[in-house]
Amino acid sequence: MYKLKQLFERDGYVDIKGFLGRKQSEELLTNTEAFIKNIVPRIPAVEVYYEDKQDKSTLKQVQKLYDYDDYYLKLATSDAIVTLAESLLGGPVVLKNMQYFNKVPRIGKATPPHQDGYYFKIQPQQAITMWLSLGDADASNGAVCYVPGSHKAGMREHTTTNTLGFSQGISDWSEIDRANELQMTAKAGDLLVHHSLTIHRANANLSECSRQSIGFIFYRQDVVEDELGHNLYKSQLNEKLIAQGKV
Ligand SMILES: O=C(O)CCC(=O)C(=O)O
Repeated sequence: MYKLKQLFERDGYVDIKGFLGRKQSEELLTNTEAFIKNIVPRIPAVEVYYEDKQDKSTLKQVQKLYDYDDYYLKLATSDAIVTLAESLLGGPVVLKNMQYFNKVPRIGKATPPHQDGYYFKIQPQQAITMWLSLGDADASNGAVCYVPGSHKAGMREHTTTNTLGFSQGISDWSEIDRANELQMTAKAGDLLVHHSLTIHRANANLSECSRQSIGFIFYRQDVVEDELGHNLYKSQLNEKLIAQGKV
């Protein structure tokens, strides 16, 4: 664990191969398939994003999985996950979100370069996102790319994007950033963890293979949240998405 923490502090992310064993990975996939079939249709529309709202096979993102299925609550509060989060953040943590992410074959959109902390509105920036892969992911289907060490350079300017689910992107993203980034790859059960200031993005999925993952967000317990600011941002975003007919 000490080594992971050192890597996390140096690079702003860690890449843990085989975090889940084969049986656990299969269980996660089976549960997620059942969740999509049986539970997602009953979740409020603003918590569920589709590439094409009319086509339910294009599911892209679902928020707060643990509100709808205890399986995810158990996973997010399991010893293995919480111990890792506490160790990387250096203290007790609070679970803030758990999302399903999918890039649908051929039409899954790119994730714009961003820092998660821009959305979080917290001080200090002591938060992580875990990205647990449900299957094979690489450049061709939009696995995450990181800019190593970028968490040490503070928050960059962001601006509104047209990407559903990733409404903010770095406004001065440059060729230098692109030259510095590293493309991650993952298999089912592999876990990536990044700091809330680490710059990351992902390609569109132009392949025939879906790219599914579960994202967990933890804040260190002592961070102060601008809850009013965050809720205002969220409600304005929801109003905009409804007005645009995207949700
Ligand atoms: O799944 C993706 O494409 C990006 C996920 C992401 O940006 C995040 O979890 O912070």
